[in-house]
Amino acid sequence: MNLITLSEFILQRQVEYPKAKGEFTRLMHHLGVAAKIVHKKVSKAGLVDILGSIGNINVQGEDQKKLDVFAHEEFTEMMLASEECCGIASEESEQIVCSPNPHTKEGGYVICMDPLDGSSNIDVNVSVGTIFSIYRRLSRRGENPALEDFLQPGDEQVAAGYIIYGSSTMLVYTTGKGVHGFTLDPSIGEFCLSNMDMKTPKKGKIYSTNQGNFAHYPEGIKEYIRYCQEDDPASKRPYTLRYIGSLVADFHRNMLKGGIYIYPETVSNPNGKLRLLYECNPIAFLSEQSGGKASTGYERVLSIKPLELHQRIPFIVGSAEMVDMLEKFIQEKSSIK
Ligand code: AHM
Ligand code: MG
Repeated sequence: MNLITLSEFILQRQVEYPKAKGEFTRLMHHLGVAAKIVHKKVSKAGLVDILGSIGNINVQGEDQKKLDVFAHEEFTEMMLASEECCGIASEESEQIVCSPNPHTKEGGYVICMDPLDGSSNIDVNVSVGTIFSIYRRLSRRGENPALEDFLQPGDEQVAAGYIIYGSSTMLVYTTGKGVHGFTLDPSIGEFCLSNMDMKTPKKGKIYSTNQGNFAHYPEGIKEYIRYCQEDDPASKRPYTLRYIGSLVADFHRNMLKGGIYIYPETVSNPNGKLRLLYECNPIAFLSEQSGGKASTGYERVLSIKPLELHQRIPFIVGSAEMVDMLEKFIQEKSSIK
């Protein structure tokens, strides 16, 4: 049986980077181990007393769930222990997380992550995910990382990916040479290569958005949603609405089947809801690598120069032709105003 594990695959790929010293390989190995530990906890969530709120409110004012906290602690500890990552920006921490260990300060990478995205789905046994984004540090090795290490445009990402804890657990990542997916085989405890060089269709039939917010959407988005719902068999409309409320799961499905995910600015979230550093940038990198696109409606997500750790942006991602069309709807409407 020709079974390629995540660690084996990354090692094989290391030769494509002549200057590689194995640091990134080690980093990804640690990430894979943390993912397995969180997978175990997520899959047991209904059995033990880890469901529900821990009573804290995170930096965005949202109720933190116990599993969010567990995932945050597990990933940060494991990544810092790799001694290749000198600091982490996490949805669950207002400040950058670093370590007093002098070896960790030597690490050449920083990571932005959402340790458990879609956490409102945990209590009801619906897919959640971990999203990560890796950059080379700009600050000097041997010191704590600086804010500028994390505020790099998405185009500077060395790697990005997610772990989806679904009917099976998968780790999907890119280093800018295609998108590869690994499914966890629990019987051997290994992520095994299952989806090599994933490509998204140029066009799809699925749109994903919280349509309950429709009344609060910008006019261009409303028009596009009406377009999705129109009866036009020649262009395979009406499209299908699918919305899990877990970005990783909605994106994963749309990447495989073709579709568009839309979380625009609304009255209650005037800058959008999703966070640029650890939700939008990594998903945008994966999308482009699979042949899709990611935009705010006005600009390419990966070109944005971030201003703060927990910055939010309006986010549109998916099949290239669908994103292009929605951008046209948005820009035409805004030019009428
Ligand atoms: P979270 O990081 O607090 O879980 O929030 C992010 C999630 C995304 O996964 C999901 O697509 C979106 O928020 C759902 O928001 P809403 O419930 O407003 O539709
Ligand atoms: Mg999130």
